[in-house]
Amino acid sequence: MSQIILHHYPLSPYSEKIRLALGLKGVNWSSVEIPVWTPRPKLTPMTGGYRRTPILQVGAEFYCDTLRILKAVESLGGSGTLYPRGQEGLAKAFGWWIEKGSFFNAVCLTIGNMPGLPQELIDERRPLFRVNLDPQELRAKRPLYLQRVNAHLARLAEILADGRKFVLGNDPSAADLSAYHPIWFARQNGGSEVNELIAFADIIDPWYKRVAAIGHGTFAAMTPDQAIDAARVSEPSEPDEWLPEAQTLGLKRGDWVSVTPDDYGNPVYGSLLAWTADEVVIRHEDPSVGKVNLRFPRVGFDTAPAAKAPA
Ligand SMILES: N[C@@H](CCC(=O)N[C@@H](CS)C(=O)NCC(=O)O)C(=O)O
Repeated sequence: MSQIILHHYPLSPYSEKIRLALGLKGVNWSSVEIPVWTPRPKLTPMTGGYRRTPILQVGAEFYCDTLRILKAVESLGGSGTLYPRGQEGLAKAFGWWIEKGSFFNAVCLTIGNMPGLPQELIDERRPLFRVNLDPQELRAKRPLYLQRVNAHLARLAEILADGRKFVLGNDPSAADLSAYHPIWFARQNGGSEVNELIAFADIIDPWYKRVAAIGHGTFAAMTPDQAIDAARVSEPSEPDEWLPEAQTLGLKRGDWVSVTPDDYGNPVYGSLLAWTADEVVIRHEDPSVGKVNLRFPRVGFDTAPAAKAPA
């Protein structure tokens, strides 16, 4: 079995979601810490320029976006479950809502209280998020971000108010991890001022502590070069699952396509290998690693035929 490698950085909320998922599933993993802002010269060539964080690598398979990463982690570990039986759809729908509602608003609320954020980071994120993350500017918009965060937390509190241990019942699931990481970012970085503004602490606190206690499991540091070697010595799989729906959309196996996040982020190009109800897989090739597979969730990504750049 190839090593399970997470490319991430400590400050990243979506990475915290996956670190906890690896802990919940009891997976032994390798940790490659990537720069907080681009350039990421070791990672980017392997992943065809996919630039969001985190990315999970298993040999020559690269799982992009936490929706796809969670599915991979679920199949890798032996303990617990991210998708309790009969509640898979609910866990996914809950996660989609709470991340859309709270992630970006919690980040902006918190950064408003993070003076000294490096200017390089602010400048680099501006075209990606189309927002100026300058702390002074965000601090002035605190009422906007605070009301949005608290409006969504009210619903989380409504769910937890009956004293249940986790969002879907007695056991933690992907739903808890999605709800947790935006609050985690605010609590870790916003200081007491932001923390006191976040509502429903009495209901959310006991649940938050239970999720934090899941921990990150067992992991060891790995260098970017070791991760490159792991991809280079591995052969990518040859997935060929194919739904007829793809033809209706004008896509054939082997087509050169772009896969682009529908919210923020750049397109990634490759040749289309598999098209299923919940995954799109493209083949990417780079001199550093040879052939690799890039695996994306269908939800949140748009696939389209693309013209191949002249060699
Ligand atoms: N929908 C994506 C969102 C990932 C995301 O926005 N990650 C943030 C970090 S928490 C990011 O990519 N920021 C820019 C970067 O790291 O380059 C997912 O679930 O993976």
